[in-house]
Amino acid sequence: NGYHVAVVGATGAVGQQMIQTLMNENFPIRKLTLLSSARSAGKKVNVNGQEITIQEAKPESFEGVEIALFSAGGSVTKELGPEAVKRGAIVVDNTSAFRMDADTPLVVPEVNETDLHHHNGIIANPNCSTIQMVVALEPIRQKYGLKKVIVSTYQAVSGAGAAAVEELMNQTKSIINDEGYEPKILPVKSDSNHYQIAFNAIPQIDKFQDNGYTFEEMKMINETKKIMHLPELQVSATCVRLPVAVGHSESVYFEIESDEVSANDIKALLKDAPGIVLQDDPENQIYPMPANCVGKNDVFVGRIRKDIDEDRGFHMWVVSDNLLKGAAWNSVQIAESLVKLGLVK
Ligand code: 11C
Repeated sequence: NGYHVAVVGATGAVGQQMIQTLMNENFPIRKLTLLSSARSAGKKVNVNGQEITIQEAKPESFEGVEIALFSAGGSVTKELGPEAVKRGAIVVDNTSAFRMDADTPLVVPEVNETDLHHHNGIIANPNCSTIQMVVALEPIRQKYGLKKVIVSTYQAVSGAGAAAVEELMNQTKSIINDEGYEPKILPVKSDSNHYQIAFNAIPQIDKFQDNGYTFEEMKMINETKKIMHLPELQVSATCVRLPVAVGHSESVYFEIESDEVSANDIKALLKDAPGIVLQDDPENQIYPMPANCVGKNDVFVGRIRKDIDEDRGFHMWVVSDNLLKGAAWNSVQIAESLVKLGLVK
């Protein structure tokens, strides 16, 4: 009973979390195939007491696979995603390869689960910083309408992969011990300059585009409009990397379309909204922080307050585990939705 599931990128930071999340969720699995690049193939992984050998991902690897979770970089999805689909699998892809394609649904189940009905075999999982923001904004859009969003992010280094976390740890130790260090990965490994992340804040995530925004900022802008079906929504983003290992934080300013809404109305709405934990009690210094969110699937929201000048404007603070709701959990949640909606062959 259950499905033949493949995880592509099984040794990566997100791939590892995907395997763990499938187990934690008791996802119905008949067979689990773990795939990676040739470099990592041959490694053995212990999954619920059973040893599974990771194999090199090739087109033939997908024979018989019904659900394939991809998190191995956009070029791998572009090459092998269609091969998996050709062999009858439905692909849930955690890269940006197909996100903005018109016939690829970009899905956060709390927001647009029904978009899953129209696909060509590939479902895209959005960028981590986009996911946690739209989970918090969607109940507000539904009840009060949404006109404008301005977000500033405080993102963890694990968004840039396991090697970036190692760089943060080693650099921090080196600086404390007064030893030399040479940044090699952040902000963007393939870019010309690398900067210190320990005890610092870097206002660059991913490469700069011609318009002066980074690709991460443009992802937040374009993906939000697509997921929420709001092409006219005004969205702007500034994305910043912090010396935090796991857990993205966001300061989100938003303007609604309704009048006479209070901060308490927004709090009451989000308290019972799907996927959200409200942590908002300034008197007792209760608000979300990444250190308290690691390992949890939820999106944590707090610091909800009205703008001083704009009656329809509000501010909130949104935190989530970028490897879980931002990646592995949202992907597994999409797979659960596909099963529930009868969309797996
Ligand atoms: C980061 N948000 O924190 C990025 C990582 O498009 O899925 C996720 C990149 C993506 O660096």
